[in-house]
Amino acid sequence: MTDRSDDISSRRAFLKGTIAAGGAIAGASMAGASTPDPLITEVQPWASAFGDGVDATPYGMPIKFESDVVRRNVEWLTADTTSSINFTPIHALDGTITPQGCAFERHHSGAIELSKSDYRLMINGLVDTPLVFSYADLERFPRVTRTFFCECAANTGMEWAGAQLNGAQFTHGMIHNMEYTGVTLRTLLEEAGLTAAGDLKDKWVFVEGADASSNGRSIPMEKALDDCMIAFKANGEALRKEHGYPVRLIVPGWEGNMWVKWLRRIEVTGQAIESREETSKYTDTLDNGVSRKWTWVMDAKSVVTSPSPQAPITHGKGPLVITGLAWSGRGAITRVDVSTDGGKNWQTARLAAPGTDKALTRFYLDINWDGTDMLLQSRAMDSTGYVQPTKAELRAVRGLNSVYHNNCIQTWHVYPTGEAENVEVS
Ligand SMILES: Nc1nc2c(c(=O)[nH]1)N[C@H]1C(S)=C(S)[C@@H](COP(=O)(O)O)O[C@H]1N2
Ligand SMILES: [Mo]
Repeated sequence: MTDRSDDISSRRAFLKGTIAAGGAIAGASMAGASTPDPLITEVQPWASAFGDGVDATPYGMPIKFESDVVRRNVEWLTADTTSSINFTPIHALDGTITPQGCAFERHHSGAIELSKSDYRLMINGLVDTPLVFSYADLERFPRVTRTFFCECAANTGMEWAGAQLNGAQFTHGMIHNMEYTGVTLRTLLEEAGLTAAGDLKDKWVFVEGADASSNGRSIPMEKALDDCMIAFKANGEALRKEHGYPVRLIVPGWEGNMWVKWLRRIEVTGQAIESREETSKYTDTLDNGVSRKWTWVMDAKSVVTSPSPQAPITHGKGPLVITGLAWSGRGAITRVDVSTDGGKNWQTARLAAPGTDKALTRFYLDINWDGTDMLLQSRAMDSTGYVQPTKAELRAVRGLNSVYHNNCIQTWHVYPTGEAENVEVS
């Protein structure tokens, strides 16, 4: 309680400070001003008639004024939309949970329609008893509910050579963060029995989906038994078709490609399968021609979501809320710093809530903007002590051939007009 009232009184002092400095309140207009505001003095249409009754929309959709908060793709990136990607409108969202309806989609052969009654999940290979589960079977195992981010390894991939795409949605929107409900992969593997697999240290599971691409990936047994989940609910409701209805795999902190949708088979194997998705794709070639192998983890990363190119400042100088997202595939976000001068000086941002493992963390920095140019950056730190690198630091290690796993510090140039642009400060 004391913390909260402290917050409020310091915010008041902050606003008062602005009045003293600028002679007018920024962020609020003075009650009792000389010209009457018809929005206050006149009876408005919405107060003169009834609104919609209940059941007008049995499943609610966002109000029409929010129609620009939608996923978007970048047409020139892919040849067609069935093997393509679109982007979460992170510039327009707040908090940490991504509504399914605007959570990015990545399909290799389109989103399929698979009913619960047609759904089958097979576990085979080096197990004591190969098993097939129906959807109803899965519902009878002890359940867990956990929140994790899912980031495509290609997120920010277009930015390696220089600033490319003008908007946080396009540079950083291949990410979503949902609360998943399902059964742990460990529970199902133990149901099939792992005695036949012998020493589990060098064992793997190969997971594949029911879509035409199947998107097969190998996962080390240690990870499979650690925190992977077979999810059938996201944010409290059934998974949407585009996110793998009725069942998808959750591989916390690891690249999105491993989060197999429409999961149909889990094979316990003695070695990695080295499928297309883990050899020619989702790997990065270094300057010396050698490709990095098994780059599963998504390292700590952050981005300022507002202000940003699609979320310019429209209110002029004075109090400004700078906000963004931070995440780490290795643990929890412990701190986020924000710079307004391209990384020369840093201020520690306020975390909306303490960071949790492998989930998005929201940060805020409340400043008094003087209306001059800013080079806005954010820098995340995680519970392993790792600090998000600059673009130059990342390039020094990875060269310029990489596409995937670009977690460098992003810069927005905010102009005195309030507009913002993606620029390179390495
Ligand atoms: N079966 C199947 N699973 C899949 C894919 C796919 O095309 N088919 N795409 C993968 C990739 S590359 C990513 S980044 C994530 C994206 O998950 P989303 O579409 O729910 O955002 O799903 C992964 N799982
Ligand atoms: Mo991906």
